[in-house]
Amino acid sequence: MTLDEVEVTRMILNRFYREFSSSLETDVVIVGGGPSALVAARHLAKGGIRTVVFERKLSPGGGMWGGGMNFPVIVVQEEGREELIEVGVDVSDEGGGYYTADSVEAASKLIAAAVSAGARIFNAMTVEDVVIREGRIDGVVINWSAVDVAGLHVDPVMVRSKYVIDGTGHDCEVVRVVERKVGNLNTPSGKVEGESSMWSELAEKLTVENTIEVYPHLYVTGMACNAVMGAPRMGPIFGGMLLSGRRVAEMILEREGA
Ligand code: 48H
Repeated sequence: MTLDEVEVTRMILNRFYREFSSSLETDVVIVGGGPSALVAARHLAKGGIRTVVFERKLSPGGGMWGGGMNFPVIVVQEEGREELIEVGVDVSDEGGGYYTADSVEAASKLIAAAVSAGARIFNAMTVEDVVIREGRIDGVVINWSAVDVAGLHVDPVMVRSKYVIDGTGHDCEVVRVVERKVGNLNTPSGKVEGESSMWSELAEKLTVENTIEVYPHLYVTGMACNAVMGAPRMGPIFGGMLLSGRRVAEMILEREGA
Protein backbone atom coordinates (compact mmCIF):
# COMPACT_ATOMS: atom_id res chain seq x y z
CA MET A 1 0.00 0.00 0.00
CA THR A 2 1.23 3.50 -0.84
CA LEU A 3 0.07 6.21 1.50
CA ASP A 4 -1.77 9.04 -0.19
CA GLU A 5 -2.25 12.22 1.86
CA VAL A 6 -5.50 13.08 0.12
CA GLU A 7 -6.88 9.64 0.92
CA VAL A 8 -6.08 10.29 4.59
CA THR A 9 -8.11 13.49 4.40
CA ARG A 10 -10.93 11.67 2.63
CA MET A 11 -11.02 8.93 5.30
CA ILE A 12 -11.37 11.52 8.03
CA LEU A 13 -14.12 13.44 6.24
CA ASN A 14 -16.07 10.33 5.25
CA ARG A 15 -16.01 8.76 8.68
CA PHE A 16 -16.83 12.05 10.41
CA TYR A 17 -19.72 12.64 7.99
CA ARG A 18 -21.07 9.12 8.61
CA GLU A 19 -20.97 9.46 12.36
CA PHE A 20 -22.16 13.04 12.61
CA SER A 21 -24.96 12.52 10.13
CA SER A 22 -26.27 9.49 12.04
CA SER A 23 -26.20 11.54 15.27
CA LEU A 24 -28.38 14.40 14.04
CA GLU A 25 -31.55 12.77 15.35
CA THR A 26 -31.04 10.82 18.52
CA ASP A 27 -32.69 9.74 21.77
CA VAL A 28 -30.47 11.56 24.25
CA VAL A 29 -27.99 14.42 23.95
CA ILE A 30 -25.73 14.89 26.96
CA VAL A 31 -24.13 18.30 27.20
CA GLY A 32 -20.65 18.08 28.71
CA GLY A 33 -18.45 15.04 29.11
CA GLY A 34 -17.68 15.17 32.84
CA PRO A 35 -17.80 12.12 35.11
CA SER A 36 -21.56 12.18 35.72
CA ALA A 37 -22.23 12.51 31.98
CA LEU A 38 -19.89 9.66 31.12
CA VAL A 39 -21.57 7.31 33.60
CA ALA A 40 -25.00 8.32 32.27
CA ALA A 41 -23.83 7.81 28.68
CA ARG A 42 -22.54 4.32 29.42
CA HIS A 43 -25.74 3.16 31.14
CA LEU A 44 -28.02 4.70 28.51
CA ALA A 45 -26.08 3.23 25.60
CA LYS A 46 -25.92 -0.15 27.34
CA GLY A 47 -29.72 0.01 27.62
CA GLY A 48 -30.08 0.53 23.86
CA ILE A 49 -30.73 4.30 24.00
CA ARG A 50 -28.99 6.27 21.22
CA THR A 51 -26.75 8.64 23.14
CA VAL A 52 -24.61 11.52 21.90
CA VAL A 53 -22.28 13.59 24.10
CA PHE A 54 -21.06 17.05 23.11
CA GLU A 55 -17.96 18.18 24.99
CA ARG A 56 -16.59 21.69 24.67
CA LYS A 57 -12.97 20.78 25.33
CA LEU A 58 -10.65 18.46 23.39
CA SER A 59 -10.70 15.98 26.27
CA PRO A 60 -13.86 14.69 27.89
CA GLY A 61 -13.49 13.92 31.60
CA GLY A 62 -14.37 17.35 33.00
CA GLY A 63 -13.00 18.08 36.45
CA MET A 64 -11.98 14.51 37.17
CA TRP A 65 -8.46 14.63 35.66
CA GLY A 66 -7.24 17.10 38.26
CA GLY A 67 -8.37 15.15 41.37
CA GLY A 68 -8.14 17.55 44.30
CA MET A 69 -6.04 20.68 43.69
CA ASN A 70 -4.28 18.85 40.89
CA PHE A 71 -3.11 15.97 43.08
CA PRO A 72 -4.25 13.25 40.66
CA VAL A 73 -6.32 11.29 43.16
CA ILE A 74 -10.07 11.14 43.66
CA VAL A 75 -12.02 9.99 46.69
CA VAL A 76 -15.26 8.02 46.53
CA GLN A 77 -17.49 6.42 49.11
CA GLU A 78 -18.73 2.85 49.34
CA GLU A 79 -21.81 3.54 47.17
CA GLY A 80 -19.94 5.30 44.37
CA ARG A 81 -17.02 2.94 43.99
CA GLU A 82 -19.05 0.30 42.11
CA GLU A 83 -19.25 2.59 39.08
CA LEU A 84 -15.45 2.74 38.97
CA ILE A 85 -14.90 -0.96 39.57
CA GLU A 86 -17.36 -1.83 36.79
CA VAL A 87 -15.18 -0.02 34.25
CA GLY A 88 -11.96 -1.57 35.55
CA VAL A 89 -10.57 1.20 37.75
CA ASP A 90 -8.26 0.05 40.54
CA VAL A 91 -9.94 1.35 43.72
CA SER A 92 -8.06 1.33 47.07
CA ASP A 93 -9.85 0.83 50.37
CA GLU A 94 -8.42 3.48 52.69
CA GLY A 95 -10.58 2.46 55.67
CA GLY A 96 -13.46 4.26 57.37
CA GLY A 97 -15.62 4.11 54.24
CA TYR A 98 -13.18 6.13 52.09
CA TYR A 99 -11.86 4.78 48.79
CA THR A 100 -9.34 6.37 46.43
CA ALA A 101 -8.50 6.02 42.76
CA ASP A 102 -6.01 7.49 40.30
CA SER A 103 -7.88 10.39 38.67
CA VAL A 104 -6.24 9.86 35.26
CA GLU A 105 -7.10 6.17 35.25
CA ALA A 106 -10.66 6.91 36.38
CA ALA A 107 -11.31 9.63 33.78
CA SER A 108 -9.84 7.65 30.89
CA LYS A 109 -11.65 4.43 31.76
CA LEU A 110 -15.01 6.21 32.18
CA ILE A 111 -14.53 7.72 28.70
CA ALA A 112 -13.49 4.41 27.15
CA ALA A 113 -16.39 2.54 28.78
CA ALA A 114 -18.96 5.05 27.53
CA VAL A 115 -17.63 4.76 23.97
CA SER A 116 -17.41 0.95 24.14
CA ALA A 117 -21.03 0.81 25.32
CA GLY A 118 -22.02 2.64 22.13
CA ALA A 119 -22.28 6.29 23.19
CA ARG A 120 -20.86 8.70 20.64
CA ILE A 121 -18.72 11.54 21.95
CA PHE A 122 -18.06 14.64 19.86
CA ASN A 123 -15.30 16.73 21.38
CA ALA A 124 -14.46 20.39 20.74
CA MET A 125 -18.15 21.19 20.19
CA THR A 126 -20.10 23.59 22.37
CA VAL A 127 -23.84 23.57 23.00
CA GLU A 128 -24.92 27.19 22.93
CA ASP A 129 -28.70 26.98 22.84
CA VAL A 130 -31.66 24.59 22.93
CA VAL A 131 -34.63 23.96 20.67
CA ILE A 132 -38.04 24.09 22.36
CA ARG A 133 -41.23 22.81 20.72
CA GLU A 134 -44.67 22.66 22.32
CA GLY A 135 -43.30 23.42 25.78
CA ARG A 136 -40.59 20.80 25.79
CA ILE A 137 -36.94 20.49 24.85
CA ASP A 138 -36.53 19.10 21.35
CA GLY A 139 -32.77 19.32 20.80
CA VAL A 140 -29.67 21.45 21.07
CA VAL A 141 -27.84 24.08 19.03
CA ILE A 142 -24.13 23.46 18.58
CA ASN A 143 -21.05 25.10 17.19
CA TRP A 144 -17.32 24.40 17.09
CA SER A 145 -15.72 25.47 20.36
CA ALA A 146 -12.95 27.08 18.28
CA VAL A 147 -15.52 29.42 16.71
CA ASP A 148 -16.62 30.43 20.17
CA VAL A 149 -13.06 30.96 21.41
CA ALA A 150 -12.14 33.04 18.34
CA GLY A 151 -15.31 35.11 18.66
CA LEU A 152 -16.19 34.47 15.01
CA HIS A 153 -19.66 35.22 13.72
CA VAL A 154 -20.52 31.72 12.46
CA ASP A 155 -24.07 30.46 12.78
CA PRO A 156 -24.56 27.20 14.66
CA VAL A 157 -26.44 24.03 13.60
CA MET A 158 -29.10 21.95 15.31
CA VAL A 159 -29.35 18.38 16.56
CA ARG A 160 -32.73 16.88 17.45
CA SER A 161 -33.09 14.66 20.51
CA LYS A 162 -35.94 13.35 22.59
CA TYR A 163 -34.15 14.21 25.84
CA VAL A 164 -31.30 16.50 26.80
CA ILE A 165 -29.17 16.08 29.91
CA ASP A 166 -27.30 19.11 31.28
CA GLY A 167 -23.98 17.73 32.54
CA THR A 168 -22.11 21.03 32.34
CA GLY A 169 -21.09 21.10 36.01
CA HIS A 170 -21.08 24.20 38.23
CA ASP A 171 -22.29 26.50 35.44
CA CYS A 172 -25.39 24.46 34.50
CA GLU A 173 -25.19 26.19 31.12
CA VAL A 174 -28.13 24.53 29.40
CA VAL A 175 -30.52 25.16 32.28
CA ARG A 176 -29.33 28.77 32.36
CA VAL A 177 -30.32 29.16 28.70
CA VAL A 178 -33.81 27.80 29.40
CA GLU A 179 -34.10 30.04 32.47
CA ARG A 180 -33.16 33.08 30.40
CA LYS A 181 -35.37 32.30 27.43
CA VAL A 182 -38.42 30.66 29.04
CA GLY A 183 -38.17 30.52 32.86
CA ASN A 184 -40.62 28.19 34.54
CA LEU A 185 -38.08 25.63 35.74
CA ASN A 186 -39.04 22.77 38.03
CA THR A 187 -37.22 24.36 41.00
CA PRO A 188 -38.64 26.06 44.12
CA SER A 189 -38.41 29.56 42.58
CA GLY A 190 -38.83 28.52 38.94
CA LYS A 191 -35.26 29.79 38.38
CA VAL A 192 -31.73 28.48 38.94
CA GLU A 193 -31.32 28.54 42.73
CA GLY A 194 -27.49 28.76 42.63
CA GLU A 195 -24.89 26.58 44.30
CA SER A 196 -24.09 27.13 47.98
CA SER A 197 -20.79 26.75 49.84
CA MET A 198 -19.01 23.52 50.67
CA TRP A 199 -20.61 20.80 52.80
CA SER A 200 -19.48 17.42 51.48
CA GLU A 201 -21.79 15.12 53.43
CA LEU A 202 -24.99 16.98 52.53
CA ALA A 203 -23.90 17.86 48.99
CA GLU A 204 -23.16 14.26 48.05
CA LYS A 205 -26.59 13.10 49.21
CA LEU A 206 -28.38 16.01 47.54
CA THR A 207 -26.62 15.56 44.18
CA VAL A 208 -28.49 12.31 43.71
CA GLU A 209 -31.80 13.68 45.07
CA ASN A 210 -31.48 16.76 42.85
CA THR A 211 -31.08 14.66 39.70
CA ILE A 212 -34.39 15.80 38.25
CA GLU A 213 -36.26 16.67 35.10
CA VAL A 214 -35.85 20.42 35.45
CA TYR A 215 -37.93 21.33 32.38
CA PRO A 216 -39.95 18.98 30.17
CA HIS A 217 -37.44 16.56 28.58
CA LEU A 218 -34.44 18.38 30.12
CA TYR A 219 -32.64 16.55 32.93
CA VAL A 220 -29.67 17.55 35.07
CA THR A 221 -26.81 15.39 36.29
CA GLY A 222 -23.73 15.88 38.48
CA MET A 223 -22.69 19.24 39.86
CA ALA A 224 -25.32 20.96 37.75
CA CYS A 225 -28.00 19.35 39.96
CA ASN A 226 -26.85 21.18 43.08
CA ALA A 227 -26.26 24.41 41.18
CA VAL A 228 -29.81 24.30 39.84
CA MET A 229 -31.42 23.35 43.15
CA GLY A 230 -29.46 25.60 45.53
CA ALA A 231 -27.48 22.84 47.27
CA PRO A 232 -23.86 22.91 48.48
CA ARG A 233 -20.69 21.90 46.63
CA MET A 234 -18.77 18.89 47.90
CA GLY A 235 -15.10 19.30 47.01
CA PRO A 236 -12.99 16.61 45.33
CA ILE A 237 -15.19 13.65 46.15
CA PHE A 238 -16.85 11.97 43.20
CA GLY A 239 -19.32 9.37 44.49
CA GLY A 240 -22.28 11.73 44.08
CA MET A 241 -21.28 12.52 40.48
CA LEU A 242 -21.13 8.85 39.53
CA LEU A 243 -24.40 8.00 41.29
CA SER A 244 -26.17 10.99 39.75
CA GLY A 245 -25.06 9.80 36.30
CA ARG A 246 -26.48 6.37 37.02
CA ARG A 247 -29.69 7.90 38.41
CA VAL A 248 -30.42 10.07 35.37
CA ALA A 249 -29.84 7.11 33.07
CA GLU A 250 -32.24 5.00 35.15
CA MET A 251 -34.90 7.73 34.96
CA ILE A 252 -34.74 7.87 31.16
CA LEU A 253 -34.45 4.11 30.70
CA GLU A 254 -37.53 3.65 32.87
CA ARG A 255 -39.47 6.31 30.97
CA GLU A 256 -38.56 4.69 27.67
CA GLY A 257 -39.42 1.22 28.99
CA ALA A 258 -35.88 0.14 28.09
C1 48H B 1 -20.36 21.45 25.76
C2 48H B 1 -19.72 21.90 27.93
C3 48H B 1 -20.52 23.05 27.96
C4 48H B 1 -21.27 23.37 26.78
C5 48H B 1 -19.56 22.90 29.88
O1 48H B 1 -17.75 19.90 35.65
P1 48H B 1 -17.69 18.52 35.13
O2 48H B 1 -16.56 17.67 35.60
O3 48H B 1 -19.10 17.80 35.38
P2 48H B 1 -19.71 16.87 36.53
O4 48H B 1 -20.86 17.58 37.07
O5 48H B 1 -19.89 15.52 36.01
O6 48H B 1 -18.56 16.77 37.64
C6 48H B 1 -18.30 17.81 38.49
C7 48H B 1 -16.93 17.63 39.12
O7 48H B 1 -15.92 17.57 38.14
C8 48H B 1 -16.69 18.80 40.03
O8 48H B 1 -16.45 19.88 39.50
C9 48H B 1 -16.84 18.67 41.45
C10 48H B 1 -17.11 17.35 42.08
N1 48H B 1 -16.73 19.77 42.14
C11 48H B 1 -16.94 19.91 43.53
C12 48H B 1 -16.48 21.25 44.02
O9 48H B 1 -16.79 21.54 45.20
O10 48H B 1 -15.85 22.01 43.25
O11 48H B 1 -17.63 18.55 33.56
C13 48H B 1 -18.49 19.38 32.80
C14 48H B 1 -18.03 19.31 31.35
C15 48H B 1 -16.66 19.97 31.12
O12 48H B 1 -15.83 19.05 30.47
C16 48H B 1 -16.97 21.18 30.23
O13 48H B 1 -15.97 21.45 29.29
C17 48H B 1 -18.26 20.73 29.57
O14 48H B 1 -18.95 20.02 30.57
N2 48H B 1 -19.14 21.83 29.14
N3 48H B 1 -19.63 21.11 26.87
N4 48H B 1 -21.16 22.54 25.71
N5 48H B 1 -22.05 24.47 26.73
N6 48H B 1 -20.41 23.64 29.18
